[in-house]
Amino acid sequence: MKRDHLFYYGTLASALLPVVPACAKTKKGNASVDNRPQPNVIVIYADDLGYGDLECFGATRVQTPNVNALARSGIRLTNVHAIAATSTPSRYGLLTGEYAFRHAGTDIARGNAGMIIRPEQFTMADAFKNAGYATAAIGKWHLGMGDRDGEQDWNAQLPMHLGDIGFDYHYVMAATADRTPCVFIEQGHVANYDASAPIEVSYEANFPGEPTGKDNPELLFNLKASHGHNQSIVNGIGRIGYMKGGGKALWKDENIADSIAAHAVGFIRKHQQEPFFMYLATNDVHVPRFPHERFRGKNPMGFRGDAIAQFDWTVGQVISELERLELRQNTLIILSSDNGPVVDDGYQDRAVELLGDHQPAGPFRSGKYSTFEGGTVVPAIVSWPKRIEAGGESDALMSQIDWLASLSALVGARIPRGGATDSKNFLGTLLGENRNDRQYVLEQAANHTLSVRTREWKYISPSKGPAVIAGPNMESGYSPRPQLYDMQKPYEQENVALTHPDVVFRLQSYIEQERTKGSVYTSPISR
Ligand code: NG6
Ligand code: CA
Repeated sequence: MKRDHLFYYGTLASALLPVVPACAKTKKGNASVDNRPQPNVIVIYADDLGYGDLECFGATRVQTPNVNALARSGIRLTNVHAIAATSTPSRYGLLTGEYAFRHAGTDIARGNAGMIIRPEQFTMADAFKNAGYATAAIGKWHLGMGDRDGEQDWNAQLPMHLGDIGFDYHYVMAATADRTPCVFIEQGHVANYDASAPIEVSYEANFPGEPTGKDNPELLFNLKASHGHNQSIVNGIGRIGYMKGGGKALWKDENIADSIAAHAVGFIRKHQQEPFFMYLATNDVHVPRFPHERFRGKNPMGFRGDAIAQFDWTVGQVISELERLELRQNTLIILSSDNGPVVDDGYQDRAVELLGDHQPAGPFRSGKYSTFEGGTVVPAIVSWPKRIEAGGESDALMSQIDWLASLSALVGARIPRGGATDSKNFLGTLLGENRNDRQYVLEQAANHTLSVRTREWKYISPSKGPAVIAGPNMESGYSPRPQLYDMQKPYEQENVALTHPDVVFRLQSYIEQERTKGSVYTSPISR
């Protein structure tokens, strides 16, 4: 939301008192700032972390002590669904409360995509900002930067950035670690900018004289590709997209988690005296997995396992800082992931060979990209010591699409007309105060297939496409026939569509109903 609009919405928001519903089991914090009515809120959003990747969700081949402790301090949510099976549409839905299929340009974004969420849209950051919070986005962004696709001047202040959609502070990677530009962008400007090495980015053609993974495999000294990732080489790793320059601003993959954690801790420290909201989107466990040396070799799964351990460490850093500042009691932490897991996502990091009996998607079928549950079921933990009793668990059916309306209700932020149209207030469910299921959850696969989940059933719309996605070797779940699965057996195996036409009809109608709603934003971007 543009800054000029803030006064208007801020006035509306301040007219409403923060809605903090009564809770039977309230505990007391011990620091004075910890007794404010509004909690700090941190959304820790992992990348490609699967339901079965954490010890507290059943993993045994990797240790996640900090996340386990977080789960013990609050509730484990075992039936949470990301909005899509890939990052950009999933994050779009989380941050705007609008399904990605309503908005053009929400497929996996290039590193030089223009801002996908436009300033006139209401975002999770706006909700908190309007309620008087300091807001931040730190880590992976992957929702475009600058005004227009491919037209950014990476050597200057970008004319449009996260500050235009409600984030006061932002230190982000434009897209993913495997996409150029391989630099962090802080407040719309390349961090540690090196004037001696001007940056150019293209997703069309290489820059003359620059090496690529395709032509110069001998320069891939850190990681080689297994599929794709053969364009520009940065830090001995082939990327998607071309870039030139960067100099000392280029990231070193082994330090990305440290940079993200340090900036997260810095933001908390700086804003300890006021309520803050932080969207902390880690790079782990997305490819290229190239964790810092200190995480290597401590589990039998190689870099993928090390990246999980590094994610766990990041969580630990944030929690220790909150504890040190005596802010932990009144900080609501929501931890989850943007989509299901993938083992080989394009680099020879031995993740497949070393997987053993680890099940990244837990009991669910397939993973990232897929229409099957493994694509969108994600681990989720909610902890707020002051308000939520420790040691809980809930299997209420939830979608991340509802987190914006739920958190808006929590802090008393008013959602403007036309904003977050798909997001419903399920605050009580999110905080474990009730077990109210969403009536149905929509899930979007990589090929745009929509599926619908209810507590009992999963319906997958017919679609075209290969049964297995080559490269990641992932079962797509795409089929020209309608599929219906009984979710009492979580591993979708027996298609019962033919014997339950009434259920198929009902679930299809949910999808049709959603499709015909349309968007109030008429996709102002041409892409
Ligand atoms: C794919 C990439 C994959 C990953 C994914 C996006 C290739 C061969 N594969 O196209 O590595 O970057 O896009 O992942 O290029 S996501 O989690 O950000 O959606
Ligand atoms: Ca992802």
